[in-house]
Amino acid sequence: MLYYRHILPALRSPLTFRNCRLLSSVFTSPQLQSLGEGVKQFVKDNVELCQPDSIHVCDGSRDENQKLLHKLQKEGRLTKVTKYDNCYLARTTVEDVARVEGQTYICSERKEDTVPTPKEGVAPILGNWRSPQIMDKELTEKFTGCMKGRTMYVIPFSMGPVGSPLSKYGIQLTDSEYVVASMRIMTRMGGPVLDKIGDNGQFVKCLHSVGYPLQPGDKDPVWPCNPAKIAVAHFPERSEIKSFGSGYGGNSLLGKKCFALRIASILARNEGWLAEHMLILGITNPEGRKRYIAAAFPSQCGKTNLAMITPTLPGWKAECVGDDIAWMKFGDDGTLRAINPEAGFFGVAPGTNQSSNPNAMASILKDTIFTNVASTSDGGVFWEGLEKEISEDVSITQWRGLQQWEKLTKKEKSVIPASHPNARFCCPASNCPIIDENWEDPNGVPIDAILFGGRRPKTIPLVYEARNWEHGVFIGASMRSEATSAAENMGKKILHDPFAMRPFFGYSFSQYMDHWLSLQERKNVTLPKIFHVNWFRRDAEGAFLWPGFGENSRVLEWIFRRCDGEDIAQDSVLGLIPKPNTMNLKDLVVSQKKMEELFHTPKNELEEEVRDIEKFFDEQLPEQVPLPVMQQLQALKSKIAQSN
Ligand code: OXD
Ligand code: MN
Repeated sequence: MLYYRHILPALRSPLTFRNCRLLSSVFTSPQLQSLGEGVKQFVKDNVELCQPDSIHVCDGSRDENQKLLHKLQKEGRLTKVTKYDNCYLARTTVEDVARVEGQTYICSERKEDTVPTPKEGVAPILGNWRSPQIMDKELTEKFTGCMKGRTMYVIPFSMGPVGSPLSKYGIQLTDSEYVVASMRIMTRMGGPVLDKIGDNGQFVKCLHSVGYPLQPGDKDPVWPCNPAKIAVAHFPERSEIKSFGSGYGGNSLLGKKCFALRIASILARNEGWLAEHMLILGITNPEGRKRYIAAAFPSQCGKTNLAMITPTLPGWKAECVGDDIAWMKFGDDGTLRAINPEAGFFGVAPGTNQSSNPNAMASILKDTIFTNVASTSDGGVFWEGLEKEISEDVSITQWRGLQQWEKLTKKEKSVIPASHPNARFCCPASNCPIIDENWEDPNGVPIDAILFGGRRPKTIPLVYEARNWEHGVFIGASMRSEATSAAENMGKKILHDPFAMRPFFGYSFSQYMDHWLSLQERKNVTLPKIFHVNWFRRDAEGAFLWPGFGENSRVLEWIFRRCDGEDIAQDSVLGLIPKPNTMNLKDLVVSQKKMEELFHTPKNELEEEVRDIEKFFDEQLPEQVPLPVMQQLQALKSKIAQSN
């Protein structure tokens, strides 16, 4: 069995005779010898660099997990959420609460392969490039001795079902028990992955450290991290990820954004498939026919809610395959087949409740790790949005530890939220009551439609369809969404987030568009239809025009019927919109006037939209936008000019 711990006693830098002897005894130990050659070398190199006190190869078992969770609990670094079954709460420091886009780098030999060069004087927003040589030097300094006093955990993991032709493997080395426990939820972890990698199999090399070595006698802080030195670096040419200084999920659970999007998007381009920031959902009509949809929305725009939608339309059923990432490849039958490479949900907690997402609420009752949410005196958890769902007599401890938060005034609560706005729940996908029966199908599920969308308070209709694939690629490329950050008083900015991939591109966005465009050249394949949706349109008073959530099933129904080829669409300036009276609005309490507003696209706003897209292309990708996408932009401009 690959379960052994504390087999490598303390190493100290510089290496002493004793340390060297211990090191060599570790690498002749039978357990370590049982690792395949490639994995063994990777571990050995990084043990020498990081100098942990011990190592532990994770088998992913429940027993191993319980031991880790109890250790963290005993050390006061996790608290048990006693109201639920095997649930825990972690609290980070204020400096380590989110992904760090500014310190996230793609390190390729040639910059132009991975990050576009913007116009002179323009700040890049499509990725940060560093030369691998410079980054290697910086990282070697950061990682040297960084695991002293700690255990290095070796996590073999699979993105996608183990053995699926669409899956990929990784080995993450980390010194964070929180990361081990979270990776166990988010990926398939353990021995079977090592068997698949064998001696010479390929795997993505992932190295992570919280960057907080301990000297003998030091007590570990509740949330060890090193915010001043954070770096999240990707080396696509070597299939390597190195993350230093942060324990927060997006920076530390390396299977997720780093591997399944940034590294995988490059692998996908090279191997002819797609790695996308998309949820996957199955919908079944009242006649029992099922279709699968993938949807790309930027972070915090409701992907998890749509993935777990409870349709309000009678007779319609929705089932969830994934809520964040889709890997899609054409199958032998020519359909685009998608898998969810993850095994869990790392969802945003605030706003989640019994009316917005009852399925997520049911998913977090067991085996869940909460991060930066508030806790309640009855042993439960709390966040913004749950006000109507907790009893009045419980007392709330805010995420920073402020007690009796419930006694604050409304105004105080607006500046001191109970949970951090980016607080998360991390739970197994199998907990979801509407998990799709095919969610682990090694061949993936067939995708009929791809949706793009974002938070657009004006200009963009509730739904429109692309006229063809090139038009669809243009729609994805010109996607924009309202900033979801808490900096309210700076005004709500509409940001470009092409394909919802802006923070996650592993290679240059211009080549990414080329790759999408190239799919239409494939022989004998059925391309999905492409749509754009916007649940977030507001009226002049700022109120939402569309009720959203379960009512979005009405839009899904129209999309489903379009996939069936029904003649229910008509052309408009932006694309194909529903013909009058073709959306099922039965029993919906949205007035005719509001419905009209939801599809109204004022000419001056469209002109402004096109100016912004043109500026974005011109500033961020000067002369690098593929011709078919530029032609789509020109076509849109002329349509606007001809409209009244
Ligand atoms: C996420 C994100 O955590 O998109 O899924 O930031
Ligand atoms: Mn995401």
